[in-house]
Amino acid sequence: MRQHGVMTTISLVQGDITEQQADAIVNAANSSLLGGGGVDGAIHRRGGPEILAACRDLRASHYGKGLGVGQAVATTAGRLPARWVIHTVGPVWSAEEDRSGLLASCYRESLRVADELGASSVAFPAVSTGVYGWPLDDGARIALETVRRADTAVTDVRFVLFDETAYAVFAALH
Ligand code: AR6
Repeated sequence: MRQHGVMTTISLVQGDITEQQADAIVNAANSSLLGGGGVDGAIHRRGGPEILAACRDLRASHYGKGLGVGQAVATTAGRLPARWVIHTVGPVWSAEEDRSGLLASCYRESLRVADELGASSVAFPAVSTGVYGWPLDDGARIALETVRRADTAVTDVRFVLFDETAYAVFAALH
């Protein structure tokens, strides 16, 4: 067991998360774990069928009903440069209900899984800010605050923002 409380460096990158050289990259998945669009689609497309096979095994073993919102679980990264993909399920944005605790949980749980794996570098996308409709500035604030407060042995956390706008929003809060 490594000592937590180490310094975590948080950096921002503009680009495609599937190209990241990190121990683990995080997937903004859905509960089925069986793929979708956005980051999820890109990860499965570029990582190859090994990732989907591992996801199917997880569904058959521990996650018969799917992975819950705010939870995280790891698989192989297949052909991607990373060693592992950590799949997490963000909440769908709601104007009526405050689901920010669930979004924060995605980041915390992903780092907990990374610690279990012994990963020291982790790349995150802006979970829930695409198909799931979360406003980018609020999603960025939750992401940065949660990682800053996390008790983790991960030393390198990177937020990989797909476009210039997302990068600028994170940069303004960093
Ligand atoms: N690298 C980095 N960021 C990306 C990439 C990429 N290759 N592609 C998109 N983004 P989304 P969600 C950004 O929709 O909102 C899927 O169908 C994107 O611009 O991928 O959590 C799943 O199966 C946005 O800022 O994830 C679920 O059903 C952010 O990544 C659902 O979408 C997240 O967008 C999850 O929706």
